[in-house]
Amino acid sequence: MGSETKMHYRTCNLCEAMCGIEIEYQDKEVVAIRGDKDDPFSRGHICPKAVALKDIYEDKDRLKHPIRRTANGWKKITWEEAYKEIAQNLKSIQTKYGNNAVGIYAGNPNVHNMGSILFGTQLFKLLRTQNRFSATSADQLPHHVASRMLFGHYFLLPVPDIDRTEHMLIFGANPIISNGSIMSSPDIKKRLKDIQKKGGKIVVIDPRYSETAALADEHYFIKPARDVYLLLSLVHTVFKEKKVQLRHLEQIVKRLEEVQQLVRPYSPEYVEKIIGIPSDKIKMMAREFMNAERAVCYGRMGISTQAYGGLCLWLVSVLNIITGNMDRDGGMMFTAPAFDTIAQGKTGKFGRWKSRVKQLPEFFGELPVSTMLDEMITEGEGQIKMMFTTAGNPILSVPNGGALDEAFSNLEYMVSIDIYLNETTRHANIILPPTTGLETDHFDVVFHSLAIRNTVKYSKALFEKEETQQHDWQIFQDLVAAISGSSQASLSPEMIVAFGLKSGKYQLDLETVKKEVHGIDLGALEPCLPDRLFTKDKKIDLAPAFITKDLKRLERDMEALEPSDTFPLLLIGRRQLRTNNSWMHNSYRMVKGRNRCTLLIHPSDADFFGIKDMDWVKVTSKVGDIKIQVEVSQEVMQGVVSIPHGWGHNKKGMKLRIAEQYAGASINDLTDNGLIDALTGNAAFSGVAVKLTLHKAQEEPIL
Ligand SMILES: Nc1nc2c(c(=O)[nH]1)N[C@H]1C(S)=C(S)[C@@H](COP(=O)(O)OP(=O)(O)OC[C@H]3O[C@@H](n4cnc5c(=O)[nH]c(N)nc54)[C@H](O)[C@@H]3O)O[C@H]1N2
Ligand SMILES: Nc1nc2c(c(=O)[nH]1)N[C@H]1C(S)=C(S)[C@@H](COP(=O)(O)OP(=O)(O)OC[C@H]3O[C@@H](n4cnc5c(=O)[nH]c(N)nc54)[C@H](O)[C@@H]3O)O[C@H]1N2
Ligand code: SF4
Ligand SMILES: [Mo]
Repeated sequence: MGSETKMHYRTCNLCEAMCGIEIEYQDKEVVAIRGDKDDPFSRGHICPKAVALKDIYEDKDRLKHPIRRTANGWKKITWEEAYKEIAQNLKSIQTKYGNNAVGIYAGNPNVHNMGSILFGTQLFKLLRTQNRFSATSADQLPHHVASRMLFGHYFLLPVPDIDRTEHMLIFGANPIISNGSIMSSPDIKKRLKDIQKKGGKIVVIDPRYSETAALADEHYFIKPARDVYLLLSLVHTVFKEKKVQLRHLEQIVKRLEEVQQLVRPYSPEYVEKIIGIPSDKIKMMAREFMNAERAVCYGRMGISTQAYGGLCLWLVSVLNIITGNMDRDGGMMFTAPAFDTIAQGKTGKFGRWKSRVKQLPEFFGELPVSTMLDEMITEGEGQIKMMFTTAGNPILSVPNGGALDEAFSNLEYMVSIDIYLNETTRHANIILPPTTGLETDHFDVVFHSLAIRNTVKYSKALFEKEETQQHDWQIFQDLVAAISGSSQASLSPEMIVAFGLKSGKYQLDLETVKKEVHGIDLGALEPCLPDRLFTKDKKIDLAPAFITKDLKRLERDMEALEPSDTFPLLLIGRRQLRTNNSWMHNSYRMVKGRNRCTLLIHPSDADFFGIKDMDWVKVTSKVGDIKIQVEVSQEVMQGVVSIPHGWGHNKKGMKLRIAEQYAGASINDLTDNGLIDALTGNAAFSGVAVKLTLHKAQEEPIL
């Protein structure tokens, strides 16, 4: 001690925004974490989560060596013992029940860690199981399916060029809180306000008057899962008013007339009753969009995790394309990342197998996570008996988490690669904890490809790992070696990134990149079509039958969206500034203050059900019930209630001492694993039908 404090610069890897941070430290202690003003991308912006990187680093509950569950509690074991035991169990289970008896669930932080993203697939392939699941199908799968069908590659995802747009129409996204998704855009608030400063306009469609809606120029409430009608109607209006302009895509867009036919029935007059937005407003929305010099329609979780996710994401692109706003500055654009995984990767195969129980199709090597439960509990050949989870907490993040909790407890064997003993990993037989955050080198393999500017940065680890610790990529390599019985040629993520940068568009030298600790700006996004298309004929089929056939379901299901007498309210989620899905509540600064795990309900609904602000209610859905405190608020539209996800740390046998004191309840004990987007298999979190009963009147403490 006694030495001077020093500065370390790196990228925050907690969410998609990739903010540059400045860490003041002394020896092995973090003194302060601030925004890096010299980062050309984030310009000094950070959110409260970045400061919690210190808490994660210091967290006494975080695991630093492998542990094994025994009859007398968790015991430390060596890495060698752990690998040996796992390889043996895997072999005996697959020999006894077949390869598909092993399931894999990969969670969100995998994509924020280069070690996991670059080395995980080797292990997954080796397991030769069709029962692979991930958070993708509880999140952005419809985006991938739409991109695969329109642009030929599941990862060629369009990103809104928000710095140059003059009109932004946002469906079901709350970037002010989420900091942007499939739109890495640090400092988002300023960027959005800059649109308005230029005289531009922001319009938000959301069943809740969200923080982003509050900043916008206009906000429209929409009933959950009805966006598809509004989108169809907007496209309808562009055709009706003869405003289609394809600009430079004229020669490459196919089957425009087909789309015109398909949207013909969806006039503003027809959809107004279904969605609750008057037809003259819909027309105005369409006109403002098509008449703006540069406009972009962007949609995220709210339209992806709902019954018509695939149709919605297709229509968002259709609207951008037919108004001349695709692949053009100020519209939707594609990135040209320095490490281009798209150029190297596979375009995305699908439909090669179906899930055993519900016959849901595989996409890009995975089955829908909503059916993981069915595969775990339905007896017969191919039933999952052993699970691997890596950086995932499905019990809190997958529909019907309550039933999943029980299913996990009945597994014959389970391995988790995770830094915590939490709701999910407590069911494991062995937990293998990797290094994380400040102990790791960081290069964003995924989110540079989804960013609103092309930038590049490589961050060195700040602190050396402890002797007992292993990096995630080492764990994957060692597991592969233990299972296959042969050690692999020793590669490191750094070597792969160095190769990728050198062979990429900008031919960058990793050592040069490393020296630029604040990151390098490679410029604004540029038009790149048709070159960047992965379709065989280098054209865009605007009406892919794979997607458009789903319009039939829309007609068929219309009534199914209505709440019933038994379950009269529709449930939606919400994100909060100081949460990161389910796993950062063990940081005191993330949970302190008033109870934030509350149910929002409109005043007239509260009156109707005889509920007052701060009361505790029992919320019941088809699959389960929870008890939660109420906040009466005009923020949500009538008929809709909102609960944040990621809470519910009230399980026995965890080691999350702070989170357990601020447990809250899990919305996914209510969401229904039977509710999916039938086209893509994605979980439908929005619009789950629920009912409320008073549990305890206000402010009485609850057990
Ligand atoms: N109702 C509802 N449900 C939702 C959502 C919603 O909006 N509403 N959102 C969905 C979305 S978008 C997502 S992405 C999913 C997220 O779903 P998950 O990925 O399953 O959940 P997370 O909460 O991100 O859990 C991350 C896990 O990774 C561990 N972890 C953290 N850092 C590391 C690390 O460096 N290495 C390893 N190996 N482990 C680490 C944590 O301890 C935790 O167990 O949830 C989905 N579920
Ligand atoms: N602070 C914080 N930031 C995060 C995360 C976090 O947990 N906390 N998670 C990260 C992850 S994994 C992701 S995927 C991103 C997600 O990023 P976003 O998609 O921007 O985040 P959400 O807050 O889920 O926004 C969804 C919005 O859709 C609305 N909505 C719900 N149902 C419907 C519907 O049927 N129609 C319409 N039009 N809107 C609807 C909700 O009210 C909400 O405002 O955020 C990331 N950033
Ligand atoms: S916005 Fe995301 S990347 Fe930026 S500091 Fe917060 S958590 Fe980190
Ligand atoms: Mo996500």
